[in-house]
Amino acid sequence: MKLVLATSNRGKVKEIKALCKDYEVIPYSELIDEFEIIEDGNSFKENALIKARAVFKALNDENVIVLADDSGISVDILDAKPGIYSARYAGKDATDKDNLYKLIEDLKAKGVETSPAHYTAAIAIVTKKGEYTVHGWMYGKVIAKAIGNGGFGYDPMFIPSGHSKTLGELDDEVKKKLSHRSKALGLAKLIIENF
Ligand code: ITT
Repeated sequence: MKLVLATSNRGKVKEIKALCKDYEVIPYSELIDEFEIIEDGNSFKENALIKARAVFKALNDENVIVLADDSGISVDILDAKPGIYSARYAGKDATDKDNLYKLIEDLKAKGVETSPAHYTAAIAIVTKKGEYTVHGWMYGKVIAKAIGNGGFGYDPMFIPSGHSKTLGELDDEVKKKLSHRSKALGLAKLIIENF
């Protein structure tokens, strides 16, 4: 079955492909030109739906299943920031590295080396049959330095509960088992397999 991903994030595409081996997973940019989607929702769920609906409409093909992922990291000592603003934490055109180092600086500014934190992923599925949303979470802590090159985004500063190394250092297989995205996708698959 063909799943079209409403994302421009290559880290997400790589992970979703690895977690959905039974499906043909295609980023929407392989079907139509990429376009800007204004994510002005107030929650991960709303933003995931905004992205999935926009791509479903633009594809204009009733037979596709469109899946969008809206995700981010929430840090306890920063009152759950950056949360839904994770992708633009260091500014509108910020890169993953800019955002990572801003979060490190913010921890240092609070005078801490570590804080409990968690990732959230909301996945929206839009098809001609209707709209669905599911969530997944991964708990752990962030540290005020970046270690390792694995994963993407904030992974070099995130240590999952039960581990002593960052997702930047741990094998991809560890994140595949534990992540917010893999948990949400597990639920999404239960919906998709009924189509
Ligand atoms: P799309 O909207 O095109 O999917 P995006 O990168 O803008 O791409 P989001 O709005 O969902 O996606 O923002 C998610 C940000 O949260 C992302 O840029 C990362 O910085 C961070 N993030 C989410 N999941 C992550 C993960 O598994 N590992 C590391 N960082 C993650």
